[in-house]
Amino acid sequence: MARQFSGTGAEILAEVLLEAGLDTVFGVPGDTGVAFYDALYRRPRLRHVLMNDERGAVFAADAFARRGNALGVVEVSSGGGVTFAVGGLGEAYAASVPLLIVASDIHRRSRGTGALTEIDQPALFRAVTKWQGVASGAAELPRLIEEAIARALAGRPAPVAVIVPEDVLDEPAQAELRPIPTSLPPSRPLPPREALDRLATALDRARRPVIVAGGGVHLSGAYADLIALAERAGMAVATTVHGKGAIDEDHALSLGTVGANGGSPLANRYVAEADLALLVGTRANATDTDGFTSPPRQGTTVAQIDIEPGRAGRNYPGSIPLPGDAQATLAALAERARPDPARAAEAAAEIRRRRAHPAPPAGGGSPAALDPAAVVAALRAVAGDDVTVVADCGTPTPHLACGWRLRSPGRRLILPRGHGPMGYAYPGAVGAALAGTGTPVLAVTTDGSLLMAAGALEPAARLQLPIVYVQLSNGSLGWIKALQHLYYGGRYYSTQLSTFDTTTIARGFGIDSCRVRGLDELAAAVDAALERRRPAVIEVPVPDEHEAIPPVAPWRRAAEGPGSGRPTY
Ligand SMILES: Cc1ncc(C[n+]2csc(CCOP(=O)(O)OP(=O)(O)O)c2C)c(N)n1
Ligand SMILES: [Mg+2]
Repeated sequence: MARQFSGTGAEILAEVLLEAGLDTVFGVPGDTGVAFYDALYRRPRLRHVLMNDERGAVFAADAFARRGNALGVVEVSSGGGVTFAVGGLGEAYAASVPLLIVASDIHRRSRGTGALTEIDQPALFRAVTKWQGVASGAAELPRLIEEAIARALAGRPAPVAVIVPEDVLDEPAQAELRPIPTSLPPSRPLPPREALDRLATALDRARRPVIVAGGGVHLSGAYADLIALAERAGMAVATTVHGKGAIDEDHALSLGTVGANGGSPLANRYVAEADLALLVGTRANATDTDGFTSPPRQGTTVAQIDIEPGRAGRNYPGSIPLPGDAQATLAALAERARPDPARAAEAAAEIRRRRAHPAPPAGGGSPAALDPAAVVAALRAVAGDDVTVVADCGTPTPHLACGWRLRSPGRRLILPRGHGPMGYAYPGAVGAALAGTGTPVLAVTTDGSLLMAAGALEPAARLQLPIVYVQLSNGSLGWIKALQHLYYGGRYYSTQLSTFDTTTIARGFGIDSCRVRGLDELAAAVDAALERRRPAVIEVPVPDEHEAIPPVAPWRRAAEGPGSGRPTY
């Protein structure tokens, strides 16, 4: 029901957010946005989470949005604020995370005067948001925010920016407020009937069809329809890194993760050998498909469901594009697909056979360091299913993608693979802990990322959030060092860090912290910390990636013998 509200632009803005059911705003205050903070001061229902830099605020909102499959909100100010925010937005934009960025701007009268913090905000946001709106008056804020939210959620979700000059925040106005829908997805379009029929015919003839499920399955809530199609038509299911949790990974038809970063040998081979691959809600880029070999570009029938028509079939020339919502399209395909229990049984039997012979671990590394694969296995055993995992790029991503099996469907493992930015998990864990799931957070972080994002330990401590940070310390920018090892003759350059003590840094924030030397000690420390439900930092020594090569398929090929070129993106 619509209601009239009179107040300043800042107050109207706060009321509109509440009207949309958005009650958590991540941000950092700045000169141009103080009026908004004054509006928040009088609205305890709207929770502001003070982060320590705007990139961290965006990462926190990003993880909050992924964990809750909801819209995340960030508030930043002009100048340093908006420019820092851009540093976090690339990940959300590439990973299809819906975010509303509210950016205050300088007074309109000051434009062009070289004012402190002045910058062309729409131009700044253009590469990392799908839409930018500038408020021209306080009374129009409800309509502008409504449009921004609709655009963030429509089609492929992404960040949007609403830019509000400080004089608009101060301007008194009368505004009409009405409820704003924020659920995902806002609509469920279907591909053309002929395309669905074409795929159904191809599926009927296929011998070994597979599904590759991406993050779009989470966004669309397509879990039940995915499994229904797989079981009915007898299709094995692999997930991309962002698709992890699309299917119970203990299901007889689950292959695990596919791709170059954390793909299991089982999934990569099975998908490479499939004669039909249905890609669902994934960019299907070179990383997701192990350099377009799983599935291959030739000899396999490829179909691609994507809400963004331009992406459906983009990387697979000659494929069957299925532009539409994942859930609705999977349901339409399940209706058309002929039941094939024999094919389902064959697929399950083959997966069982191959699972029984996992690839050997890489091994190697100094005796003082713990094998990251064993660390992940120990963490999985002690943390169980009721935990949200947020991780950094570097060592954690391939090991968790490959080794962390998710049982019931859902996005409980957050690996930022849009861009794979360092510094994500320290603030990201704060957002995930506030997403209202009630589960503690296990953040698997790295030493390089700590150096970029240590400030996020302060809100974790201030809010006493149930986050256990397990930092894998190898004293290096190990991922890049591994590239130097494998492809540049071991000429290590600017990839070695000096020694520093993470536990002292954590204790400086009043956070419990220890360094462990063995797996049992690790398990005991994590168990106790999860139980305490307050922040902890546990440091684990791990080898450099080149000493114990993680499940990064092209690296393992390169380590096995010459002739394997550096992977290109
Ligand atoms: C913000 C950012 N800058 C640079 C990179 C490029 N990069 C990818 S991995 C990596 C090294 C990561 O080191 P660390 O976080 O310590 O993880 P490790 O590989 O050592 O486990 C770098 C520099 C990046 N991903 N993000
Ligand atoms: Mg490192």
